Amino acid sequence: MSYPAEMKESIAKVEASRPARQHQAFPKLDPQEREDILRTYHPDYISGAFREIRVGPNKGDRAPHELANALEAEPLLIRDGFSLKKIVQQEPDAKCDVLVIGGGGAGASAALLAQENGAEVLISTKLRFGDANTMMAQGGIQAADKDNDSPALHYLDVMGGGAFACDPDLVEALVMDAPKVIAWLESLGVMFDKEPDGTMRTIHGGGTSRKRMHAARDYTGAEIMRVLRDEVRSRAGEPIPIRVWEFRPAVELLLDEKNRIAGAVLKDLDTSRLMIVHARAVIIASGGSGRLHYQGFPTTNHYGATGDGLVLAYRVGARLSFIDTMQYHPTGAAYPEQILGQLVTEKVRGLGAQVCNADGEQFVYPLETRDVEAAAFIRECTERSKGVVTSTGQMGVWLDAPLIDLLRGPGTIAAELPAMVRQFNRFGIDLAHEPILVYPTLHYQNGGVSIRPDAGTSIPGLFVAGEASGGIHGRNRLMGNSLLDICVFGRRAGMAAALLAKDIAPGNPHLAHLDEWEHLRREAGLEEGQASPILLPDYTRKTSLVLLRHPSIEEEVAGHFKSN
Ligand code: MEZ
Repeated sequence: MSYPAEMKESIAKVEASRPARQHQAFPKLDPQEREDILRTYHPDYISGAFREIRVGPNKGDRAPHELANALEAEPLLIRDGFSLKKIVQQEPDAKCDVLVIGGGGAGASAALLAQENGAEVLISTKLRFGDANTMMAQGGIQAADKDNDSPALHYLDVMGGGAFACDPDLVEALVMDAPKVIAWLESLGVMFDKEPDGTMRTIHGGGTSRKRMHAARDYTGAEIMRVLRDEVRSRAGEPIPIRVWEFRPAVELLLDEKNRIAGAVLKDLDTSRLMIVHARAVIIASGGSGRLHYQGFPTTNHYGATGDGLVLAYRVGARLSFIDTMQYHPTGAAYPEQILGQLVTEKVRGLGAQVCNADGEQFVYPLETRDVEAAAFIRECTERSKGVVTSTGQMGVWLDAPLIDLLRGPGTIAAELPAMVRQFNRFGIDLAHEPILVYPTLHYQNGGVSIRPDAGTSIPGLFVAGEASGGIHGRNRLMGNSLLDICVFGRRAGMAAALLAKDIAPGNPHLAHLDEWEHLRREAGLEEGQASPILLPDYTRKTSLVLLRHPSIEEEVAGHFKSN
């Protein structure tokens, strides 16, 4: 395929400016400029894309329409006409100490630590074990484990990146556990990239003050998931085994008479049968919500990322935090359309690639934090009209990847970014010689269920780890801190849940909170219609995501900066 003629004209300008740019660092924005660019161009500030939540613990708070709709919706069990009484009287299909909902990196880490701490664990996951955003994370995992670095510096970077809104206790837990997590992952078999002398190879990510990004080429998440999944599977034969159920998403949590967590109702996707699990503690590790396609954005997320964990926790009374902020990864693929919105790892910029507009001019420092970088791309394409527009109307800016080999030596791209090279080769685009077109894509849910440093929530017996949790990253997460947080808080959740389970006598599970929920919904005048958890995204709508995005973003952005 390669690029069409009209795009080649713009590419020629990028090539022409490359020799001069090679030795030219673009200046970083100052704090006021960062603030201004965010307020004017970042999708979190498009007020029409948000509304107040009308029911539940976060009543009155702002959330994107799509998430507010899911949180307020009718429970699936009620929409589908099940008798709640019959469900709770049903003989349980399984009993365990700790039920882990979700089969990504956080769920696997939690299960391993819970089992090590003496708990009988069941993992139940919506799709296959490992179908998760963990698998999709490419560029690396942060940890301050080098002599020129420290957890204190890592702490400051996380706080600054998150607009100083992060929960300080959670950040402390994150950065203090980080070196231990890298050592743990390595001991289990993760093959991190190393220098010839055996030390870890580390590079910068956006917003890092030290090179602390550890990677396995450009498939770090897949490598971590491979190892964690193998470890879980290999413990199936131990005296206290970890059981894994696939294609059985949770559709509701069970409480007991003291309103402690008592298990969950699952749905077997093969048979549509409801399954009951009684558990002394539950860990929600069901990930993010990119498949809700906020504001019509395409996403880097895996197919099952529909925010189910948030809905389940919310309905039993858990508070959510930072749900009015989403992360748009600056470099989603914008061409060819077959891979629209798929991740182009930040590692490409970490290795030295610059960003250019249609005229081949640099317009932003390549490693600003993601929120600022994404907002700068949107400004370049909208207000300044300096983006490239493809024949289908998709906007984008150039990520000048060939610069990497010029700066770091021939063969660097092939060695460091093999997955990216393959991804673009399929369409006749050669990363070592041609720039690639990128535009922000929905990548991460910055907020989620509020947790404590042990991953516990305000609901006794309910723990949350990974992307479903909120507070660690404030209003913006730095690259590589998600692969880290799934391990840090997955491990902490597993340990804490196992300890708690030892002291709990099982109660009588019920679903009475759903009657209460329906009562609150009626009081708030909410209609029947959408049911949740959503479980699988609906792609039957007629308008394409590309077309959907343009009216909401372009018109609102235009209106937004006219009034500023
Ligand atoms: O932390 C991430 O989101 C990540 C590693 C993504 C990437 O750009 O590779």
